[in-house]
Amino acid sequence: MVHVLPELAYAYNSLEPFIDEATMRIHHDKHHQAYVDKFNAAVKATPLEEKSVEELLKDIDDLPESVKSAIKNNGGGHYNHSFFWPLLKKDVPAKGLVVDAIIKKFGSFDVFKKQFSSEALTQFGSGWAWLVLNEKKELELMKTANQDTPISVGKVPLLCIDVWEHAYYLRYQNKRADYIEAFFNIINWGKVNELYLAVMK
Ligand code: MN3
Repeated sequence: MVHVLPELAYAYNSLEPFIDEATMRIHHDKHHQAYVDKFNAAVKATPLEEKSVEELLKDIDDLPESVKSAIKNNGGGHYNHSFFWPLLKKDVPAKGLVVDAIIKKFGSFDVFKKQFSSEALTQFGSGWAWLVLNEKKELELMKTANQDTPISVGKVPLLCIDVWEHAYYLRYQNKRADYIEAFFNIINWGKVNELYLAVMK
């Protein structure tokens, strides 16, 4: 199969002022496209060509050494960004069964926000912070370096923030904490809830 860049389901400027239009254009059209292109190049004319990106990343350790890092980085980049875009929407209230579960797990929404933000802030260099369900279907926070992804270690992602500088540098420069604070205004809790319910039903 040929892997393709998914279209955004919203306008590039619809996350303003929290994420600016220029960042969204470059991030989606250039960075994500580059992951897609390099991922396609890595699997082209190999038996791995027929597999989905999820299948490849879930079994990352079984892949031949010759393509493992290319798939981890570029397949991971494609998967993580494809997962990230639909999580973004302005003015969605933090509610639903997943938010109830978050409050139960972390004690309050504010404690969750603090801990998730801390994961995002302390990821050294490029990477992501995540809210996931673990093997016991319990909520858990984690961070991953580069384009590593929770599905490679058996977790089900529900929410993530991209903390590569390309995700925020135009508007926030070196102030990653301000970007993380702004991110809480553009979480599509409806989507997070849908992902949660798909596992918990
Ligand atoms: Mn990115």
